[in-house]
Amino acid sequence: MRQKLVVIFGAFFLAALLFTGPGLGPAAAGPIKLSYANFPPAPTFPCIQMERWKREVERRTGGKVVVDTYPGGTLLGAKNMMDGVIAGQADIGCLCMAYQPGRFVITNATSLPLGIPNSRVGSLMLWDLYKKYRPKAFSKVKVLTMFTTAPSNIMSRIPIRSLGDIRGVDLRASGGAAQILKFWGANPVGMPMPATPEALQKGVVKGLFSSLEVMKDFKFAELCKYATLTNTAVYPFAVVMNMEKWNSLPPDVQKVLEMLGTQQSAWTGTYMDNHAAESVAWSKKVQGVEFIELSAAQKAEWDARLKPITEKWVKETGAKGYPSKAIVEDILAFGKMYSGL
Ligand code: 3IO
Repeated sequence: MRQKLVVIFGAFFLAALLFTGPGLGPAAAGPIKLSYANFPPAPTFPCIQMERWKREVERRTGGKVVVDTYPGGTLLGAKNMMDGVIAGQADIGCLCMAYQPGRFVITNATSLPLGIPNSRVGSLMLWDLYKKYRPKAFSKVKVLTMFTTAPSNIMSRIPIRSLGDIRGVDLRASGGAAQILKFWGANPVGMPMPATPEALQKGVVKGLFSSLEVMKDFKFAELCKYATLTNTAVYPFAVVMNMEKWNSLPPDVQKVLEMLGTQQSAWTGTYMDNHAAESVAWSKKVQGVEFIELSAAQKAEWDARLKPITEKWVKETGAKGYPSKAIVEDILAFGKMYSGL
């Protein structure tokens, strides 16, 4: 009798321990902490969106989750972001997919010259593309959101007014954007954005090809007194979470993060578009930067040079077994939809 009682009480005690969850034991001691790594400096757009995500998550979980942010490559850098998150060195990481073009084949197709007009359209289009194809490249992580930059333009220390002027000029770009520079006759030099200020300073490159908010955020307008407006190619970004960490989160927290995916993508796109416009105004007014517009005839000529890029990509990526034609068609269709066309 006595033994039976001991067993029954023992069973109750165990059940109480198992089912009361975070109400008991060490978990009750404090909030769930998440570390979030980012590669560029704090004032730049990938970190601005990170701080916004942190605020939203902390507010929407009522303080149940606290996010510790690490901008400026203090926890993980531009090129080890994905592997660092997979290994658990950070719980969350923000990465620019263009820095590993061979690794993120499907999502990097968004940087083909397909006429994406702005960051909001680009971001929502990329997020839809991710959700439709669920690329294997992300199978080891939980993807929290994706977004793109605004279209890229040439910022340079020398004026580039024609295809003649760009010939052989060393310009910094990465991934699909570098390919575009090559087809215009420039000499693309690949490096992540945080390495660019020094390369410009030392004269390793004469300029760069990226979205125009960097003129202000990295103070490139102090050196690059010219910008040639081409509005071509967006850079795609992803925010990923360590899979074990994701699986360890309570369902209500997981739901908050899931609900934020699309909103964060749209928020970042809108922020980027507005901020790029502010940066242009500041570059003109405060830094005296000349913004060079191509004539309609020139623009047609510059665009024509890029025609073979997508054709070549469809052929080569298709040969590797990817549904490359459908991917390009989806990018165009999602782009149209979010442009309201
Ligand atoms: C970028 C990367 C880090 C901080 C600000 C930025 N603005 C545009 C980019 C895109 C990019 O990664 C690049 O290499 O041009």
